Amino acid sequence: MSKFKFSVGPWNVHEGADSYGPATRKSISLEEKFRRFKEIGFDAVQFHDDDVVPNMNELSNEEIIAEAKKVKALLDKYDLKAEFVAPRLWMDPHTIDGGYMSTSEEDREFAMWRSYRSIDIARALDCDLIVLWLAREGTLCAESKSPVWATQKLVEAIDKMLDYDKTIRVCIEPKPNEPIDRSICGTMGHVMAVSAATKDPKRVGGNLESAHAMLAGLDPAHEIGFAMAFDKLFTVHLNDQNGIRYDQDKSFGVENLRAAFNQVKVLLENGYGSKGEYVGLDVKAMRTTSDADSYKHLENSLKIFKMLEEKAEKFDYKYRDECIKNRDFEGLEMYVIELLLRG
Ligand code: GLO
Ligand code: MG
Repeated sequence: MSKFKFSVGPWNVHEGADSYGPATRKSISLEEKFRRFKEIGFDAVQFHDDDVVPNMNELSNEEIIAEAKKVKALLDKYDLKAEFVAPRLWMDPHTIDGGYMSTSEEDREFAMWRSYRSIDIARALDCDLIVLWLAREGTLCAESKSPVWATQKLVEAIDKMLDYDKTIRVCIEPKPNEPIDRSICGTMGHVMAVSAATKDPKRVGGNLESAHAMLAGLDPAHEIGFAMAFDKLFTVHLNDQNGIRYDQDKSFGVENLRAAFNQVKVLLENGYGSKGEYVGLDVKAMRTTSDADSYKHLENSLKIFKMLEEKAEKFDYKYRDECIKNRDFEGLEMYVIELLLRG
């Protein structure tokens, strides 16, 4: 039995289109996704604002809340919780040059409107977490935006959200690049600094995504540990990544097994989940995957996580201490490899 609760986003089951080619699978309704998520073993669903209310730009504030309540009823039907809502500030014509730090004042206002509506939606779904994946917050042309001004705009935007709702928590999902060239808040270290600069740092934390850490050349388990040291790991997006190239969102553990083990181990060792945190997945099916296998990457990721959890439970801390005493790190390393390969 796993000690953890798991979550996933509806975008993790998708049609397979990429920048170079069209869809390869049929689309699946939100309700059918919920049904399967529950069946596979998930406890909660992560949302973008417009996953919940697709045409939200055309609706009044009241209509948006009413639509969100319908999705809440659907979640209840399948005994699922909502984990977070993320304003999708990268698809809209208003966010071509970013949201909170767009060079257009009107577009910055739009970004705040979407953020306030995301908070309303979160409340209607009975959740208190807003995730900010800052997709276009940075520069494509380095000289087009001052990094000082841009960073301050981000802090101001978060402060406004904290003011709008006195108990909502805001969680930044750092990523060093893609689709932006240079992002403003690229690692967990940046997130901690931004958090500390806001008016209520306790309510501002991070969402560590494995692939994003690897894109920054960092170790995901250490990024997780860094945020946990400040009590600021509000959620995680576990997945995997083959080196520093485009963001791959591979199934958890399929590329870097030892790094995946260490992510599970650091979560387990430090009581992740004791305050209701979910182990979130952010994994993508391959374009070659068939309709029938639309959920296989999710099933595999959960299975791999749970197998690694069993390994982490077996970790021999006495033997580790002995190795530390003897400075026998070769021995410790071999022990880890044998634990992973032999059990
Ligand atoms: C992309 C991000 C993306 C976010 C999601 C939630 O690189 O990982 O999938 O996690 O939009 O905000
Ligand atoms: Mg993510």
